Order: sequence, then structure tokens, then C-alpha cells
Amino acid sequence: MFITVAPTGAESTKEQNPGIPLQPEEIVEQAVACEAAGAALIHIHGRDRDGHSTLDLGVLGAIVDGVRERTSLVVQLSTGGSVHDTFDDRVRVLELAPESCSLTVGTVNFGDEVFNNPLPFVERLYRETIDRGIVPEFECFDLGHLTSLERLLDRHGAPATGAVHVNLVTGVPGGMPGTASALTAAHAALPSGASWSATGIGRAHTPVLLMTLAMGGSVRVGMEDVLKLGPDELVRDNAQLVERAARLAELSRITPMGSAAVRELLNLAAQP
Ligand code: KMH
Ligand code: ZN
Repeated sequence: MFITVAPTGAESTKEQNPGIPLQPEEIVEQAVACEAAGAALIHIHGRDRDGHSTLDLGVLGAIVDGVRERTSLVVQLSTGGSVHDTFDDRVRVLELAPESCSLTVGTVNFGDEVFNNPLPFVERLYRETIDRGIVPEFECFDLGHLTSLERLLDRHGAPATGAVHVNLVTGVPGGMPGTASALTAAHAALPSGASWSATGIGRAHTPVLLMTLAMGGSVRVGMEDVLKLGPDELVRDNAQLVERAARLAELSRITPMGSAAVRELLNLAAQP
């Protein structure tokens, strides 16, 4: 298994937790600490100078360049962006040629909003990853997304490097809950041969981390997903979340892979 860090996301603010990194230099600084703490892959979102979510290629490029210069983390760009981003802007992110990108395979209610991923858009985005040799991480927010994923793979074939990697996202208000029964149902519906990880949003964060370790999956942690560790305890920074995950893995006698092993797992050497 390996540890992914999602340091920023599109929604959370410094007002909610001052430790969240928003600007490229803050994200890169925390990426360095997260790699030292045991992370192998970073899932990147960008923010503008006011802290609002952006898919601006200059901003994302600055983060990617900084992460590549200062770490050997596998770089994954979000194509989810925020619920307000256009399909064209979400696809354009791939012009930065990240090793990996997130690719959500279906629409989901997202609190009071909608994270819109109709199948024609998903297919367009997927085809673009194949053409560009980018490895998608298929994000499934609900059990039915795994059905859409099977259809996607049936219609368009395997990803660029042949590796199918799925992230089960639990605990979004509107998506599948971070419960043992939901996680086992989603796990049972994974495409055969896929590698997988799971993410718990908010209160689901730690229970899903523990369940996923017990089930042998990879884990995603980070301030995109959780800002509080208890009613009165703010997350300090992303490295704290990675350290916790690494420590829980160690207690479970599991050694997380480093970025070189993840590149092998995702067959990244086969990228053009
Ligand atoms: N911010 C969410 C609407 C992704 O990165 O691909 C979408 C999201 C998923 O975070
Ligand atoms: Zn994201």
C-alpha cells in the first residue's frame, strides 16, 4: 500500500484552519514534509492569490514544478477542480502532463451543490488521458460509480499504462458513507486486478483510514479531506496526517511503498 496526500482541495479556507496550504510555495513546503513523513503521491489543487480554487495553468504549473524540484512524489493533478469549473477547464489541466490525474466517474451531490460528471464528459476526459499517456486515478464517490467505471473500461479499454487504480471516496454529504458496509461493498465491486485506495472525508477520515489499512488498501489523507481531529482539535498541517497514517501502518506491520515503488505499481515507466 502507499500513502497519498491531498494537501489543499478546492473548498476549505484558512479561516477554517490556518494550517491549510493554499499558495504554491506553501503547498511545495508541505509536500516536502509529507514525503519525509511517508507520502508517495500528491493530489494537487490550485488556489488564486485570494485563496479561491483555480485551474489556472500558471498556478498549477508552479506547484508541479516546485513539487518536482524538491520531492520525488508522484504528481497527480485534480481534474475535479471545484463544482464551479467548466468541463473544458477541467480537461485543459492535462496539458501540464502530470504523471497522474484524478478522474471522477460519475455525478454526485456535494453538500448543497452538485459535482457534475456526466458519462460523455467522463469518456472525453478518459480518452484524453489515454492519448496523453497520463495515468488516471478513478474517483468513485458512490457504489454506482463502480458500475460506470466497468462501462468506461469496457468501452474504451485499459488506461495508458495498463494500470487501473481506483480511489473510493467516502463521507461526502451526498456520496457513500464512511462505513464498513459501504467500504466492503465498494471494494467488492472493484474491477478485477485494480489497485485501490480509500479516503474518508471529515469525521469519516480516521475510521476509513483504519478500515482501509485492515483491508490491505492504500490510503489518502490530507487537509483536502479533513481539517479537525476532534471537536476542539485542528489538524496542524498535512505532515501530521501523513505521520499518523504511517504510524498506524507501522502498528499494523505494513510498510508503505515509496514513490519509486508506486511508479512501478502504476507502470509509469511505460509513459511516452
Ligand atoms: N472539489 C471537488 C468538487 C478531484 O479532485 O478530482 C472535486 C474533487 C475531486 O476534489
Ligand atoms: Zn481533489
